[in-house]
Amino acid sequence: MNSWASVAIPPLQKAFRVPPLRIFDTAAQKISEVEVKPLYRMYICGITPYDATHLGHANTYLAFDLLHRYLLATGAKVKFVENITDIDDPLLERANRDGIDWRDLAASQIDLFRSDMVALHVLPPDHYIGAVDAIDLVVQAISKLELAGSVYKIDNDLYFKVHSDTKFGSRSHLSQDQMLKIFSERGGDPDRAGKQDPLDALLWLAQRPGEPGWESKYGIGRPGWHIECCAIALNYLDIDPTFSTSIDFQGGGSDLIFPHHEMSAAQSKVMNNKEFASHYVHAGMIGLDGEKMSKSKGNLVFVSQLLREGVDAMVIRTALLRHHYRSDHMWQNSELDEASAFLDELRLCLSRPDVAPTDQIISEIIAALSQDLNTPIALAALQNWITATNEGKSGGDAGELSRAIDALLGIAI
Ligand code: 5CA
Ligand code: ZN
Repeated sequence: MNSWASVAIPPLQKAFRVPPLRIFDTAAQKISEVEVKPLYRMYICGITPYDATHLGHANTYLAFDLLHRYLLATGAKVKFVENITDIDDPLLERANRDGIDWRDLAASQIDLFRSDMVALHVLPPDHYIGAVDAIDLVVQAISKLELAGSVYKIDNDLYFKVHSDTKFGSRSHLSQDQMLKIFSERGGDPDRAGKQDPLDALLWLAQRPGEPGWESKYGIGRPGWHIECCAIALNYLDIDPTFSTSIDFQGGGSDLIFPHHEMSAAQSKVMNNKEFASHYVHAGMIGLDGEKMSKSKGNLVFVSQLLREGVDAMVIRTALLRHHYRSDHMWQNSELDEASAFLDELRLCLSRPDVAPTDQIISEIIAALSQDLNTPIALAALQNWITATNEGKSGGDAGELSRAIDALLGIAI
């Protein structure tokens, strides 16, 4: 699958100290320091392509774009892989409901998503991989799990024995009751007859009447959701056997902590005999009218719709960055006006011939981001700089500050 057009990152002329990133890790349940490395491997779960891109999606991809940008600012390289769940039950259900071919629905939504990501200045992944293009990888991954004795069959469907990972549950920290409840809410089938453990995860679904299927040594069928991400990440991130974990970052919204990320991590652990990710990072949920913004509820605000209405993509980006990436929040349309007013003031100040000193403020932005990507503090520092400029303070370099805002926050002035 084609990724989207790359987004230029302007270089800073002065060397600013960029400290090691400290970031909240869901598995560790605390903020941990990221080891300084020349290369990071980052896997971010992509969309299921129907009803894209709503502001919840946008918020999650902006969070990981900040992480990406910060890692680059440390001087490291970042290998970034993202998937597209372009075959799964919800996509088929929506296509059936709307009477369109699931492939056409997916293709149209992937196109929209790509153009929204370009507009929002999200750096593209090095590999953007659809599940349909990864069927062989999934089959290879299932074979590895089978060799490890972690697979069983019910009818012609294959399941992963979750407890073959002795650390199952250690990334999501939920009770058995919580796991069971969330599992059935998020596509799991705890009550299916024949399961060895109710939480065992579907690896391969034999073709159902009227549904698509792909030939494989396991018969005609399609991949389960969790093995898709595990297989794509392990293949495209070129795992280094000398490292103690397979990848550095596994990311997505907090609704993916369980079962999706726990299952992918457990499968990867069994396949490679080491922890999947060094850091499990999760963004908060955006809601509207009192409920999580979700395709199934239909309470969505779309990026493409806002853009069509003439909203500047940088205003959308700024509005979302005004909240910390981990906080859940209820979206209000008035946030666009506030972000727009802030951005107007910032642009006006940056266009002045003389501006308040900028080195200190750039250091403050970097410091704020180094502490769990704290964008509210970074933007508050910018607000202080606007005030100082309006008060007539001088001696700064507006170009340097514009470049720093662009490189670190992804806000093009
Ligand atoms: N294809 C899978 C991941 S492999 C999936 O969850 N797709 S999705 O389209 O439902 O969501 C894409 C990303 O957006 C996920 O990281 C998900 O956690 C995030 N997301 C979905 N809804 C929201 C929301 N309301 N607020 C914030 N993030 C959200
Ligand atoms: Zn995923």
